Amino acid sequence: PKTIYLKDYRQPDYWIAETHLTFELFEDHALVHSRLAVQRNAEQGKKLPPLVLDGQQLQLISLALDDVELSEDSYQLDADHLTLHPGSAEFELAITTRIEPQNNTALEGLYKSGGMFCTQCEAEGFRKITYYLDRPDVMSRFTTTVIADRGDYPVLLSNGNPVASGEHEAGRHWATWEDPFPKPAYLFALVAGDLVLIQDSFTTMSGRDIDLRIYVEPENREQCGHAMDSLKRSMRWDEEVYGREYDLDIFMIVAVNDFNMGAMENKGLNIFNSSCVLAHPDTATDLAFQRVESVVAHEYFHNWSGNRVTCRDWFQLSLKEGFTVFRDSQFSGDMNSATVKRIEDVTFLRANQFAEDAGPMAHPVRPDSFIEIANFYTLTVYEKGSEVVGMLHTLCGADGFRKGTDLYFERHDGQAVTCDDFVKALEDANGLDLTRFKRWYSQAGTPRLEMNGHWDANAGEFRLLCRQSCPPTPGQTDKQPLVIPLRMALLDSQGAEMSLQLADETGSRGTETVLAITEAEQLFVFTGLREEPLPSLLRGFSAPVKMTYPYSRDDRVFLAKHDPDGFNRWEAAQALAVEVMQGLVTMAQAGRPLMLDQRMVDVYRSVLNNPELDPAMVAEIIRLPSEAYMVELAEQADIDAIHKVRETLRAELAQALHDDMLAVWQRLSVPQPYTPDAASVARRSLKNTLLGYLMLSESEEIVAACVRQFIEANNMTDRQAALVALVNSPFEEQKQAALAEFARQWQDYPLVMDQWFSVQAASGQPGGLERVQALMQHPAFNLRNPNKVRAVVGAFANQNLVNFHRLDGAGYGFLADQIITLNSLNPQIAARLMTPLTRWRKYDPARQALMQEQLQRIMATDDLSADVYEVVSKSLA
Ligand code: DPP
Ligand code: ZN
Repeated sequence: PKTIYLKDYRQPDYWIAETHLTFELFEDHALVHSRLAVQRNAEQGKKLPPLVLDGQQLQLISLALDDVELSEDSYQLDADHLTLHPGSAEFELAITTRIEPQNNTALEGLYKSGGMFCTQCEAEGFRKITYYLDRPDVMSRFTTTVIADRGDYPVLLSNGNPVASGEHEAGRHWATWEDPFPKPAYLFALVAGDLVLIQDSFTTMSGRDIDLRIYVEPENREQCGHAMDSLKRSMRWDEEVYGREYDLDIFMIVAVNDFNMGAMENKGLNIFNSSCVLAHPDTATDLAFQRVESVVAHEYFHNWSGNRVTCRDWFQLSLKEGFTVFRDSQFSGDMNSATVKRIEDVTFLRANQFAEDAGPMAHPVRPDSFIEIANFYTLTVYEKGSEVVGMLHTLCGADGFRKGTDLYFERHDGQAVTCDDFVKALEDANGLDLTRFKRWYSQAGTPRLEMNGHWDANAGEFRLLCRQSCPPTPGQTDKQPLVIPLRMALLDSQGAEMSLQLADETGSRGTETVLAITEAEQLFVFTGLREEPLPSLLRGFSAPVKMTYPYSRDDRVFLAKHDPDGFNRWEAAQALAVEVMQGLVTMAQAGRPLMLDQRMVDVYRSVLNNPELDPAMVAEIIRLPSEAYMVELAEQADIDAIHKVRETLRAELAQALHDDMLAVWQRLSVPQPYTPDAASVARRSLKNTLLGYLMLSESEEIVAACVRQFIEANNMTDRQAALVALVNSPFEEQKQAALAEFARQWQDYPLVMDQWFSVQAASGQPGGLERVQALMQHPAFNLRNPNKVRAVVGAFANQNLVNFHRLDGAGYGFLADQIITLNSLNPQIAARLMTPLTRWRKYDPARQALMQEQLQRIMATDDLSADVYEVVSKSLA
C-alpha cells in the first residue's frame, strides 16, 4: 500500500460533464453500463495525456470510444486502473462492467443488505461499481436507470428527480432518475428493494413544496415519525440560521440494516444505518432518539455544506465534516438544552479525540498524507474539526460568522474547494486576518494551556498569565503557537461576575469576554478590581485544549456551586472528581485505604437539592468521569486501580447521599405517561442515573423497584436503564431473568437486540471475555453486520476496559482474532476495531508487550487490507 500526499495534489487531466448509468440488477450479478461525456481539462495543457480511470474488483465486459469498440491491445488494465489513449479532447466513453453485489461483504460500492440493493460510495466506493474518475473534484451531471425484478424490487431509487419508469419483459421494470446538480461520484446512490414509504411535505422559505419520503422495510413502518419530524425541523432551522433552502423537489431517506457508517448524504437520497432512522418509544432510548435527530440533521445539512459546495480532495474532508458537525451540534443545542449538549460533546471529545491526538494515528484536522482515506473519518476530522469551526464562530461572532458562511456558499456554489477557501470567506466577510489561526488545520496534537493568576491587592490588578505548548505527534515535532479563544469571567466572593477592564484598553469588556491568546506566552492584566477575583476560564470549552489553573479543591467547590456559567459549574465538579479520583488511584496503588473527600459529597448534595437546576444538568454533574477519560489523563494508566477507584467512589457517594438520592429518585419515579420532550428526557436521565447509584446499596427494596421498572416501564429508556442496573449488579437471579425476558420480547428487533448485546458486553462484572465469547454464539449475532460487531466486540474493547485489559492478554488475543477475520470480510470495520490496540503505549510494560504481540500477529496476516495495514503499521512504528 502506498502513501498519498496532499502536496502532490493536481487537477485531473479530464473532466466528465455527463454520466449516464444503467444498472441491470440480478440475484448473482449486476451489469453496469455507463456512458461518459469526457473532456480534456484545458488548464492542464494542450497535449493529450492518457485517461486513467479508477476501478477495483470489476470485470470489464465492453469498452467503446465514440461508439467504436476498443480492442484489448488499445487499453491497459491493472488491479486499480483502466488506462486508455483518447484521440481527441472531447469524446464519449461507453463502459460495461460486471459486479457481484451479493458477495460484497465490505459494504463499499453496490451491495446487498438483506433483500435490498444499496450503495455506499464515499469515499472511494464508486470505483467498485464502474471505471471512473473517482475523485471529489470531478463533478458531473448524473442520469441513472435501474432495472430489476418488479416482484422483489418494487422500489427503484437514485439521486435527483424521477423522470420516467416502465415495464420490461419477464416481470422486470425500470425507473430513470435525473440529478440536475453536478456532483462527485462519492455522492452517487442507488436503492432497489421491497420497501414501504412514509411521506410528508415541507414548504420552503421561497414557497416551494418538497416531497419528503422515508423508505423502510415494512415491519419498521411505525418507527419513522421521529426521523421525519427531525428532518422537517432541520430544514426549517437551516433556513433560519444559515439562510439555506433545499433545492430538489424530493428528499429521500432509506434505512439499511448493514451499513459501515451512521449515514450518508447522497444527493437527494440519503442512505442511513437503520439505527440512525428508526425510533419508537417502545424500542428506542432517549439517547437513540437524540442520535436520530442529530444524524438526520447532519446529513440534511450536508446538502449545502458538502454537496452544493464539496471538497477538492479528501485531505479537505473536515471542510464538510467539521463544519457539518458544528452545524448539527448547534441545531441539537437549539432543539434541546445547549449547555447539556455542549457538556455531552466535550465529554466525548476529551475521552476519545484527545486520546487519538495522543496516539500513533494522531493527525491534523487537514491531514498531510494517508494510505487509506477510510481511516480518516476520524474524531479529529469530525469532532476536532467542529471545534475549529466553533472557534471561528467565537472569533467572528454569530453575525460575522453568518456573513462569512453566506459569502462561502455564494462564492463556491457548485465547486470543489479547500479548508483555505472556507477560512478566506470568513476573513473577507469580516476583515479579519486568520493566517495564524489556520495552524489549527495543519498542526496535530492537543495543545496545553497553562494558566496562572496573580492578585495585586494594592494596585487592584489581577494578572492572568497564559502559556501554551503542544506535545509532539508522529511526524510533527516542532509545534507553533495557535490562536486560542479563551472565554472567561472574573467572579467576586459572592460568585458574581466582575466588570472586566484590561490595562491596555480604554473601554470595559463587560462581565464576560473572549481573550485571543496568540503567543506562546502572554499576559493579560485586569484593573480596577475591588477584591481578589476567582477566574472562570475556558467557558463553554471555547478551545479544544488541556487547560490548567492552580485552583484549590475549595475553589472548585465554589465554582461548582456558584459560577453563573452552567457549563463551568459542571466543569468545576468534573475537575474536582478527576482530582479526587487521581488521588485515590495513587492511594490504591500504594495499597492504602481509599478515603472519600467530603467536598465531593458536599457538591453533589447541593446539586441534588437545588430545585432550580435542570435535571439533565444534575445528571451530568453527578456522573463521574469515565474510565476512558481517566485513562486518557494518566501518564501510564493503571486500569485496575482506575476501575476499583471509580466503583468504590460510586458506592461511597451512594452511601453518603443515600437519603438525598432516594428522595429525588422517588419524586421522579411517580408513574407518568411517556412523552419525548426535552423536560421529560431530562427527568428520565436523572432518575436513571440515580437508580444506578441506589442499586449500589444492594438494598432489597431498590432491587425490587428496579425489577418493577424493568417490567412495567412504558418506554425503552426506563426499561433499558433497569436492565443496565441489573446486569451490573451482583443479583444473578434477577439479572438472568431480565436478560431472558428482554431477549424473548425483542428477538425480532435487531436494533433492540443490539442494546441487549452491548449492555452485557460492556459490563465490568468479572468474566467479561467469556461472556462476550458466548454472546458471539447467540443466533442473533452476525459478524457481517457492523451494528452487531460494534454492539459486542466494539463495546467490549472500548467500554469494558477492565475486562479487555485482563492481565493474561486474552482480551487482546480475542480482539486480534476478530480483526483478522474481519480484515477479509469488511476492512473498514476491521480497521476501526484496531483503536484500543493502538493505545498500547498508555499501559504498563507487561500489557504493552502483550498488545504489541497481537499487533505483530495482525501485521503478519496474509492479504492485509490497506485499511488495517495503515493502522497496524503506524501503531508499531
Ligand atoms: N456518512 C458520513 C457523514 O455523514 C460521511 N459523509 O459524516
Ligand atoms: Zn458528515
